[in-house]
Amino acid sequence: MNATTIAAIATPSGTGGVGIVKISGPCAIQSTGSLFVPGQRAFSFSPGFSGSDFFIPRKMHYGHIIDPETTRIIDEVMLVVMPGPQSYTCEDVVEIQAHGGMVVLQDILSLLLRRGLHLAEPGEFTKRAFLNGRIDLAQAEAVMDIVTARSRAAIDIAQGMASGRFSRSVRFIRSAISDTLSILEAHIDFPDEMDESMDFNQMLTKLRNDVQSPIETLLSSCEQYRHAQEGFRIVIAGPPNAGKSSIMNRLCDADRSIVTDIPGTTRDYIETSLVLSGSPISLVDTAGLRDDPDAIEKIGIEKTLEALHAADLILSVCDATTIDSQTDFSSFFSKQTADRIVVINKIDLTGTSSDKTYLYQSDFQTVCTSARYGTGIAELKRIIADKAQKRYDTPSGFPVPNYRHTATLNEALQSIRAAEASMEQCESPELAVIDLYNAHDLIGQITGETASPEILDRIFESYCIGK
Ligand SMILES: Nc1nc2c(ncn2[C@@H]2O[C@H](COP(=O)(O)OP(=O)(O)OP(=O)(O)O)[C@@H](O)[C@H]2O)c(=O)[nH]1
Ligand SMILES: [Mg+2]
Repeated sequence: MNATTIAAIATPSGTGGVGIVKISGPCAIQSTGSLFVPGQRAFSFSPGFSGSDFFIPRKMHYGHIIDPETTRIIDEVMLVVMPGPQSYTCEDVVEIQAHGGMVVLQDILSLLLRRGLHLAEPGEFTKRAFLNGRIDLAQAEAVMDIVTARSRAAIDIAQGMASGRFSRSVRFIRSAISDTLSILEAHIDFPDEMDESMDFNQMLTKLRNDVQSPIETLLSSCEQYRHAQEGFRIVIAGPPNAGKSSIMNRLCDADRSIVTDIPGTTRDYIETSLVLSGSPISLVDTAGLRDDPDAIEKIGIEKTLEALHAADLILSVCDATTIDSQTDFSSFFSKQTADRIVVINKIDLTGTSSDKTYLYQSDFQTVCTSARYGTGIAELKRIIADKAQKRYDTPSGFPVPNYRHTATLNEALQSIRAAEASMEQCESPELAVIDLYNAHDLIGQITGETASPEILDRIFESYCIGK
């Protein structure tokens, strides 16, 4: 338990209806009590008065925060006291709900700091919850993912982690490694007492079923995390002037990309984020693809090809007025494995019933649009949302590792495979033990049992102050 008491403004800077100052530590209740006058009696404050005598745990108290030195009223507030260990940090916690202006909140914070409290560091409340054993490290990381989530998908993944479901899978893996280690070590320490034919095969099967396979299952869902954080990557590509930027602007309902009638308007790629039916989407508009580009266009096209390479879905936009049966972008798209939708744009100029539009035969789903008038855009959005959802749909609460967990699980998997190889070749069990210990340590870093102070600092310094 930490001996210092920390305080911070927990709500974002700027103005808002309510602003919260949060305090945690052994002096939280006493320090706040010396500034708080319950009820309407703000003017009856006298030196030595302590509002903490009136505190009832986990009940909202109405009153005023007073500067005890000047008896000036700082603000009319609501205040709640949560004595440890039944609190966020497991320590005594007080939350003061004041008006949401920065001056008022800074004044309250200054009064607390003057009473010897420390300004909380980024993520320090959550770090204390972890250090005091209320949550593990993966759950602590989930808190930040909930706070920064940009979509329902990101929240679902973070909730699965915050609930401890992900941690349970990880602990199961770690304890299976422990079991194998204890048998192997017994064999090394007491070779005579062990069954002559210590069955490596049996241990291998256990290692594969209870360690390797669950790690691989967790890793198989790591793309879900990337998708939830960065969005389903859609790249809009096609010949110059086909209306790519116009389609981009229609999809994100904003003038994000410059549109002109001059072919070659978009030279660099332009990225924007949006959420379609709960799925986070990252949308990239690119320079037009053509066979005889000038020097600048050439650089733009190289960037387009780079973006295409990283795409989950390509919107291949063509101009309905110039498309014909010979239209072929395969030279540009041949190396792309991403799913594709062909968008035949400017149908306001040809008419939807024009045979010309349908001359274009494609193996891919085709949508006819007019970016100018908005025709077909709703259908395009629906198809995109459907593809994004299908590709990354995760059952609610399914354990999904974050980037750090994925890197650690990959490392642990390598050690497990090395241990299995040693056991398969019936080499000395000492080698397998070293690899298994390494994997055991790595898996412990995920939930925090073996996380070094450097790992903890790296994780918590990315948090916001007051969380
Ligand atoms: N009639 C009609 N004009 C369109 C439509 N979509 C785009 N345009 C026009 O076509 C021209 C090119 O549109 P952009 O969106 O800039 O095309 P682009 O593919 O991004 O072009 P580059 O960036 O130069 O490769 C502009 O004059 C647009 O107003 C459409 O659906 N119908
Ligand atoms: Mg453009």
